[in-house]
Amino acid sequence: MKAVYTPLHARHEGGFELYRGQLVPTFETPDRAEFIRAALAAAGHELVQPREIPESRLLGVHDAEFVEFLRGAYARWHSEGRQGHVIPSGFPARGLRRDRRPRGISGSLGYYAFDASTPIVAGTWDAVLAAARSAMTAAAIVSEGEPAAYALCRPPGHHAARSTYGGYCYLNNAALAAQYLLDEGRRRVAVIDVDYHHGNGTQEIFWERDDVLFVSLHGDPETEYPWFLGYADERGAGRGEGHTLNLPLPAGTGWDEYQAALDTALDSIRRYAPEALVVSLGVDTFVADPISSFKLEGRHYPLIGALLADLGLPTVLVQEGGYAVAEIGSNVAGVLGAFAD
Ligand code: OKP
Ligand code: ZN
Repeated sequence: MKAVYTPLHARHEGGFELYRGQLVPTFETPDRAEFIRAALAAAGHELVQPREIPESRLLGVHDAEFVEFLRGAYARWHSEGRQGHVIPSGFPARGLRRDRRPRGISGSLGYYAFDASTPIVAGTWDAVLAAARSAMTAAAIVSEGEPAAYALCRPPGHHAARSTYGGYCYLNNAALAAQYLLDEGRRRVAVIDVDYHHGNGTQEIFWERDDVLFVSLHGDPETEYPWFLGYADERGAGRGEGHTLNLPLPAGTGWDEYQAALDTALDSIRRYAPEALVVSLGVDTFVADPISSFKLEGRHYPLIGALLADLGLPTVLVQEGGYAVAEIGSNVAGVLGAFAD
């Protein structure tokens, strides 16, 4: 299938992150995308560049002031006398005011970010915009009639909401793809998120909508990031009531339990009868992933791909996580290969 790729992703290189009390090299690295690119090229997928989709398309999903904040954050950090990477250090928890957007850069960062693991460097915006355009380009390719297309997005997107960023994510690539499909005439779109982590941003964006079904399988937030969303009792609100389905699974989950949950997810998608599918494709469910705790093996990714392809829907696959770099390419190619057959 067509795989949207651009080397612009490499402009985002976070360097170090705070992980369990230590500064360690970031898990979300440029070589992730290069390993995927190589594996997809070797498997015969056609690599295409993202289109110059107008930035106004971002506003179907994101708040305009948030977008301008992300674009300008690095320059402001330095013009306000700070050095190094842009990292927030304080957040409006219970008892603090969430309605204030402080004028200074540190307060603005705390207002828009929800964690400290998502650094902004000089090239971050270029990579973020290119990833968003890659996802929307894959959606355009499917809108124009291809049965499936893949976007090699880096940085990932599913933790980013309308006006918040975190979890290595800045703009929500999968939500932008879903909105693009709707804007081009599909009436109902399902998003299935198979990344190890709950797609809190995607859930929040579509929470009160009935034109998008959001279904997610993920590590139980009782112990797994992002901790504060992704519980089974979250079902949507207003018109969106019943259009969110969370299937949290315990750390240590292997294929049998995973497949049972995937069946439940696919049944709910069939009942919704969407006109297109977006897959938030994280492969951090892999047994050797350094920050996750499921036990899927390489041979399981073609099975996931086959089950997704069996839905028979026009499908946009959007890259999310996956940090076992040596196997990331073959795991992603395993899912995509099932669509070609
Ligand atoms: C992004 B994606 C845990 C720190 C978690 C953020 C993880 C973001 C995952 N101690 N850091 O969903 O793969
Ligand atoms: Zn993840």
